[in-house]
Amino acid sequence: MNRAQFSDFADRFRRDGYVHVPGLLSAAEIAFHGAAVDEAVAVRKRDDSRSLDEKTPYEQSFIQCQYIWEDFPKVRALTFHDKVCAVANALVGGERLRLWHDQALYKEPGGRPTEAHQDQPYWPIAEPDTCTAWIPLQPVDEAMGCMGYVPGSHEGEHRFVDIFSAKGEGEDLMARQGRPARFVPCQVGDVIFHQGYTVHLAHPNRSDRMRRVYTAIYFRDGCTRGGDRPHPSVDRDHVAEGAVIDGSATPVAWPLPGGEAPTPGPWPEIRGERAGRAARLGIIPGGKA
Ligand SMILES: O=C(O)CCC(=O)C(=O)O
Repeated sequence: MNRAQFSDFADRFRRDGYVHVPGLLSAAEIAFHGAAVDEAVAVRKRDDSRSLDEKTPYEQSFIQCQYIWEDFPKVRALTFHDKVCAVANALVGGERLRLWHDQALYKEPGGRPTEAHQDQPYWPIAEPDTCTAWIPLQPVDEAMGCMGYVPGSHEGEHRFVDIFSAKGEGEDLMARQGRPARFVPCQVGDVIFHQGYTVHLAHPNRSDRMRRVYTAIYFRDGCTRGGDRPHPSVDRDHVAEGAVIDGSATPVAWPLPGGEAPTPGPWPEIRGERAGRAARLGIIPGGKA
């Protein structure tokens, strides 16, 4: 990848709020990393035998397993992949890049659409210098649940859309956009990067196969905690409001210090009904011996 390509990606990311990078990874790499992510999802979800219609509307959009780089070391080669992180770093425009968190998002056959939303209202990060790398682990076409992005929406209003418990809120957000989303089918090896305020959504999975996707969210080193909204990525390291986000939950992802993937910090004891449910369902680490 040369300097002109990085600068072209960054121009498109700044203009549209997302950029589709075809063939960033090889098919062999996706097969290798995909197996590691599959294993993480299988272990995290092994006690969840609910059928799709027994799940909440949010859970019908995808199986979600977060922070899998931490308890599944084999996943780290993808989380901290040099090419993915180098592009992300060029997009958010700093000297160094940090990880916010990663997750597997597996949309089951028959899975609902992912409702339109912006990510960053969910995260206590003050600056807009964030991006998500959306990495499909097989081709994803319109029928399997490809992503759609509203170009330029990252420059518009910021709204918290409750996609977790209020079915249909994403439609209100789309109605406010005044322009349609562009849907982006992907081939193996493609990566789509979107900015934290870009309005995005995904089609339902009308195929008979699982739509397997891994995502990692990165931010520019030097970003600060904005607001007191609870979030494990900052709460675990006791990052105060206004302080620079820096801790073992959010390690430097690029360039990798010493060329080695970082070691995660411990998870605190899981407390409270909501966190307990998330751990039991394998959404966060800590629910399994
Ligand atoms: O994969 C999906 O369906 C949704 C992805 C998403 O919302 C995100 O990566 O921020």
